[in-house]
Amino acid sequence: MRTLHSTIALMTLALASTLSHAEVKIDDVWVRATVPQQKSTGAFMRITSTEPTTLVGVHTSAAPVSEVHEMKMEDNVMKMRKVDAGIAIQPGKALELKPGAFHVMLMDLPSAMTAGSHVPLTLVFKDAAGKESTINVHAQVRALNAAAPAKMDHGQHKH
Ligand SMILES: [Cu+2]
Repeated sequence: MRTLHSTIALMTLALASTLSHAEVKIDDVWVRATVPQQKSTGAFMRITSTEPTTLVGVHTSAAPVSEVHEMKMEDNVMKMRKVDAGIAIQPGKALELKPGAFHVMLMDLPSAMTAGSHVPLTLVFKDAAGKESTINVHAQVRALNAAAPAKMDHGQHKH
């Protein structure tokens, strides 16, 4: 019976923590592959939350510096800057981190990011009460044009 009791206790604990915390979901996490000598790249993902929360920071073992960035047109020039206050996420409205918009910047890369490899990312969120929590994800490294189907070279096929 001891085993059963501790199982029930664990289940109760799990349920309690689900009820008392915002549920943040992170999908489609990827990092843009780099070429040799390239020292920075972007990480992208879709984030949704059941409660208002703010993405305030990112940590990764793959880069000594990682920041939350935004891109904005200024005097007809696309400029990128660090978002010090973080990015607010409203319930039911997905936050899309994507090329040309909000993104996570990984800087001072010690080595190239190769397509197909994985990068661990720790995302830091702050809820409405100011309490911080973290979520760990694994981002897949992809070439920028990986989502688009490659052009078929029919000349190489012999039908
Ligand atoms: Cu950036």
